[in-house]
Amino acid sequence: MPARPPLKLPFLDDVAPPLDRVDLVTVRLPFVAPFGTSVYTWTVKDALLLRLASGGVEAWGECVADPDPFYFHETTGTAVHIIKDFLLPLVEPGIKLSELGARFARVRGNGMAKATVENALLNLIATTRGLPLHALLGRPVARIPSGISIGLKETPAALVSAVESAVAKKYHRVKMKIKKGQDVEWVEAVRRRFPDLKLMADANGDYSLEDSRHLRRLDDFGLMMIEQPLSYSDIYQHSILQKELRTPVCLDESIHSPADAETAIALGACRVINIKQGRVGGLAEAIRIARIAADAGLDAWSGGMDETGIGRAVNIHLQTAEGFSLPGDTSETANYFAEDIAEPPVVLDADGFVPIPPGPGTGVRVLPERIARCAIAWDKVR
Ligand code: OSB
Ligand code: MG
Repeated sequence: MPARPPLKLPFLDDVAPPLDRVDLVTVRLPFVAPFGTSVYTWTVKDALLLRLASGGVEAWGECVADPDPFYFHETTGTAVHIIKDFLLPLVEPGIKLSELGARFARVRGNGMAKATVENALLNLIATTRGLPLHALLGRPVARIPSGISIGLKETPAALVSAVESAVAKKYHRVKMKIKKGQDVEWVEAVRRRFPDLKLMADANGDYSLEDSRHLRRLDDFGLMMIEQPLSYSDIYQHSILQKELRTPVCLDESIHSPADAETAIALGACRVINIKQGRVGGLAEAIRIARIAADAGLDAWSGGMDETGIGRAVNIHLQTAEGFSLPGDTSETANYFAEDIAEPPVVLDADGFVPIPPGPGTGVRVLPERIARCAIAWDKVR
């Protein structure tokens, strides 16, 4: 196969505008229902937001960190520290985004903090240029197919009922959370009710290699993939597990960077990658990982972190980029919040697609009065 031309990211030639005002705001939104995973059950969404203003234009970015380190080691607290003390000081007016990326690389890890600043800056640049964000990132498509992530439920029957609602909405694939003691029977119940459904399971790292015989039982149910069955920090053991499973392994927590994706591919640790732009350092890194996956013949898709309308819109625009070959975890706003802080809400069309919000930037309107009502911390940085 001829080598493909190097990935071009033209938006990296854009420059950071002068920032007239910078705010870090933490909002708290109640979830419509608790979101249960093998690691934790969240009942509220605490989202750290970064607001940038330049020449009368404002743009927001959302940090996907939780206040707790149960899914990921970064927290809203560490992100505030890294953003204020290390990243924002590097954002010099007139600096090219490619150069800013190189400066950010000196700060090790902290992908959630980096993505927050990158997302807000790109949103600001796109808004100022009068372009929708996806014009910088991807291809001109009008809508993206939507997947849904369903949290742990009390009983298999309750899970089947949640899946029935998702199928009625025409979601293009359904992800269910599993954990030890809440797996085979639950997958079997969904599969029995929906023999042809595009179904997958996410374990959030709950198993170990000793469970591989047990996990092999899931091979009977024709899952699209099993997401992060083993430890959040592991790649090697997944490569052993993948050889023992027919079901494709998808890595989420283990992939922090393009280099991690290359390691996973070289070891045969997965056949699919869940790319969370908000966790891997932002949109540029996410697109690089998607390209690496595509070049190796792997599928990739955009994950979610139960974002508010601000981060959800960014994930929607990202999915127009090359390499996002499967539906992402971008489900309807009503799954998460009765009232979001941005409008319009994400609503599926009749075929289970999410329309790309038109208009400059992310195309969503951030509602100041909602933000003021939900704010639990407000830091005027500059
Ligand atoms: O593992 O993909 C995950 C939500 C929070 C933390 C981790 C995960 C998730 C989801 C939900 O699965 C994705 C979404 O609907 O935004
Ligand atoms: Mg996951």
